[in-house]
Amino acid sequence: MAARKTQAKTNVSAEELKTYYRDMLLIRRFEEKAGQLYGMGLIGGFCHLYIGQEAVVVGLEAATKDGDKRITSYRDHGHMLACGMDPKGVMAELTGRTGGYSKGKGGSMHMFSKEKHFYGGHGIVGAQVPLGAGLAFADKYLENDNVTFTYFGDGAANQGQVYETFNMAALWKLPVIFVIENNQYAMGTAQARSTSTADIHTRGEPFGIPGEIVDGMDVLAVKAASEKATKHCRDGKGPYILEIKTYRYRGHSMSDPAKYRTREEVQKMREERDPIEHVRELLLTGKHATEEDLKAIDKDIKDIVNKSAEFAKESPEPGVEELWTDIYADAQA
Ligand SMILES: Cc1ncc(C[n+]2csc(CCOP(=O)(O)OP(=O)(O)O)c2C)c(N)n1
Ligand SMILES: [Mg+2]
Repeated sequence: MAARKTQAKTNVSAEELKTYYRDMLLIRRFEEKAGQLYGMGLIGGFCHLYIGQEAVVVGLEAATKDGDKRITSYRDHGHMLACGMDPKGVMAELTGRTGGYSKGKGGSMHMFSKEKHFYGGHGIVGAQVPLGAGLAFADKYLENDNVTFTYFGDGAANQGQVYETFNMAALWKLPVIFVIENNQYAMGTAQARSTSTADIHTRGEPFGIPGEIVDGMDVLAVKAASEKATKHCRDGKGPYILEIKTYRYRGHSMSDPAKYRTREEVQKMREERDPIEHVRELLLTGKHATEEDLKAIDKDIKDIVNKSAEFAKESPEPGVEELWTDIYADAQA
């Protein structure tokens, strides 16, 4: 990815820019805290951090309206925070406590919110792709103009079920945006070693699904792409593919020794392409905010994250009797 040149002029308001800064910072600080709690043994099992990829969800969410849906993989904390789920409920789920979104029984990869239309959290690579098309089918059937964001990775894009889904989604003109979060690695495998073509966004062509590449380290570029894709879906034109080029700074999961890439590669990305630093520069060079304003936002975010960690530590663990509850859905609900 080429180094970015920051422009002082943007076509969004100062307030919008500040919101994106805040929303991305919340994800970054939340994930850093989750990493700390994991290190302290307070979070167990799998934990996949989203650090570096914040502009993807924040930019896409900027073009959503109430009723739109989202579904993603196991790297899901950022998606939950970006759609407005409560950081306390997410952190408490990570620590396996009753105050969590799944009452402490789901953990990092299994959280849901009916209120925010967040449908998980899926540990099986690619499993969420047909499910996302199913959500979009429901909206089409109900004749509303909601859109479903179905997120998956560059590795998941090589799964057979993705192409079965592309076929059905195109055939039925489903209002689904397939968001390929191309962070260039699938666990320890670089894209060039796993994927026959460099351009994953063209994979919809045989099905007549348009696709484009988006700079995922630039929240404004992602927002513009989201506006275009949501309009396409709301106009009844069927699915759309966004291949968003991004980068994860941390390992695949907390247990990744990261031997497949150099420290220099990660450092270069952090220094030249960091999505939060980008908006910070836009705010300062455009004189939309002062250093003091940004410090106040940083402090506010730190407080929210610290409170979520306190809540997560104080919330009780589920009792043994909870092993027998929430197994089947209540038919009356
Ligand atoms: C069906 C299936 N195969 C393999 C795995 C193990 N696995 C977990 S994540 C992963 C890599 C996925 O990479 P990508 O889709 O690029 O997503 P990222 O982790 O980069 O966000 C693999 C192979 C799994 N969970 N499910
Ligand atoms: Mg990947």
